Amino acid sequence: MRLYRTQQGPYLLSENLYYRVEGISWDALITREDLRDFCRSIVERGERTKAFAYGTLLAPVESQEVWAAGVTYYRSRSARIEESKDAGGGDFYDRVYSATRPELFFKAAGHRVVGPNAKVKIRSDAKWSVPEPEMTLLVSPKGTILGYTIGNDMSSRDIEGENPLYLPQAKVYDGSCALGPCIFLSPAPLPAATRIEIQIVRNSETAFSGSTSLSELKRDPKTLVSYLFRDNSFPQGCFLMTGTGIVPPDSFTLASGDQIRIVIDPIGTLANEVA
Ligand code: DO4
Ligand code: MG
Repeated sequence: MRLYRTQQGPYLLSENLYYRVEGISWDALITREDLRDFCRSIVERGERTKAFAYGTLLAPVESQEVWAAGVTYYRSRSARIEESKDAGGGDFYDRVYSATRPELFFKAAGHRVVGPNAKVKIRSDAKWSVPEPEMTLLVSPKGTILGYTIGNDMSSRDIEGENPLYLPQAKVYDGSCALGPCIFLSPAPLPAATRIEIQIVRNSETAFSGSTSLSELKRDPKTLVSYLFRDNSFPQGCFLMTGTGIVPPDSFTLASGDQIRIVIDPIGTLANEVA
């Protein structure tokens, strides 16, 4: 079952059939501890509707905070060591990769997040920018993983590489985060074989493509959530991006007009253009 936030309200997609979710705000809906059962009961009522127009899709976030885990894949560890070597920061990334405590950072308030087909941004003072395709968890106020979406943790590598203390500036700015296209409601964790794929198209040609799988994710999503919820409350629930395992070569930087497509089957495709 997939849950979509649209300009007309929430929709469910189950076995290729659409259902409206009426009389409940997005915030109230996605903070329900029984979200999957609630959605299942709507499908079982059988009142099907027409498909929504794809152009009306919104990011699946309202007043939730978006957090992110970092250096959870070996590729991310190596890329960060390389980018920060002149600043002497490399050792930190190696240590956090194998430490018990994960790296967790605040990524975005809802208003900084863009949805499917909206434009993500690169910072005006950055010279080296990349998308980071990340499997992203929807977590309830009680800390239960309710579902999965796709996230793009847009990052300014030159700013982050100059000094690790610049991380919030490299990561948090308007349009720095994309989420969508839906919340995939699954009772079970996504299988380790789940693939994460990215393609960046520039002037109708592939400028970069890459893929990884969740088997490369070093941290257990539940453990990441338990660290995030230590001494932290999330009355509206939250989203937690689980880190990137795909980093383009150092010669690559995003440019205005680039089309970014991130695919995680069974969640779907998150497509955004760079403003
Ligand atoms: O430590 C810097 C950020 C790491 C990150 O965003 C990632 O690994 O995905
Ligand atoms: Mg990231």
